[in-house]
Amino acid sequence: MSGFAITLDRHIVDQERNHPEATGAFTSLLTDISLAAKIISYNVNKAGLINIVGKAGTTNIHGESQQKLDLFSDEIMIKALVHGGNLCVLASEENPDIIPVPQKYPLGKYVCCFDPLDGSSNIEANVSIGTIFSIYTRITPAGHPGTEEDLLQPGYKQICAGYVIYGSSTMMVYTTGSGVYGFTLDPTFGAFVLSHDNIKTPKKGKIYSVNESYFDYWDEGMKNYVRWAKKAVPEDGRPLSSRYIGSLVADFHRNLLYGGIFLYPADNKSPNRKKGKLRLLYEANPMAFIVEQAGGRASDGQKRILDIKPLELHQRIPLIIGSEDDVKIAEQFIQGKRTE
Ligand code: P6P
Repeated sequence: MSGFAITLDRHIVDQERNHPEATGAFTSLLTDISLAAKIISYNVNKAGLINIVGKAGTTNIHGESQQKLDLFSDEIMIKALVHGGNLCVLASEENPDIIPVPQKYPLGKYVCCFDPLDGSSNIEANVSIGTIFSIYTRITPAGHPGTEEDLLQPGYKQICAGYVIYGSSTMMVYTTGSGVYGFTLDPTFGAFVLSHDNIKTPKKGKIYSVNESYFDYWDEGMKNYVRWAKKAVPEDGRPLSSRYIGSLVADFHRNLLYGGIFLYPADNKSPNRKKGKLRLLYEANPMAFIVEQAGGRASDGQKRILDIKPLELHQRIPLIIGSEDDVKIAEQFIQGKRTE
């Protein structure tokens, strides 16, 4: 060990050197996100000790009751990001419309979509939760506020994606298209330190992660996949394990490191779930960019997630994501090419 830790700030500067056209604005933006993450982490970890847990008494556009920490984290992300002059527009799971940069701040060339605190219904059970973010370069003319058009870009145009997991430790995992890197927050000096260099997810895993309570509402292909997964005995003779935390960042992070597949398919339990539950802009797209950079695969069962052109801000999308071979098997069942 050289004794000198590689911090996130230093790593971002190194990454920026790979992009000669970068102007330092990208470094500044990611630094702002890491500051927001530290503040959210501090409050999530204190949640049980201060009056910041529990329901806020409001609901978001998806009809989901908002937790106090949802609204707090949303406010922290917006405040941390709008002042720096790096963004021209934002979008958040907790806000029905696009979020403009206040006129008192300069406009920048990037846009950011984020889920400020995913899995927040798990907070009071002390289950790991997370922040997810996705960054693009604007496509509308500079010098004017960004628009929804800047946000509704296909996922393959992302220049950066990442998540922060607030668990046994706080970790930020991100990619700028040159591999996936994990940084663990060292509370002694409040810096994210490189702990997982160039993460590669196993080509196949032993874990399938899905909420089987929706089984009766799935299409037959998805049902056939889970019937197979329960009985599958891969070459090494060890059957698959079912693991489901109910927090996307936690389920995704475990599978990224250990290998495995996470599925949130469409179901016909209610009209608004015909495209599943998870959102394309700030859940599926960032996770898909990360998993592909780590050697994995992400689709909606039919198409590559990153190739899907978003049509609306809070568009839902079925998500099949994880180890490449595992996702390919699930796609064969979902597409009816395989029944056992
Ligand atoms: P279900 C959390 O509410 C979330 O958005 C994701 O973090 C998680 O993967 C999913 O919903 C869990 O949904 O229907 O299984 O409770």
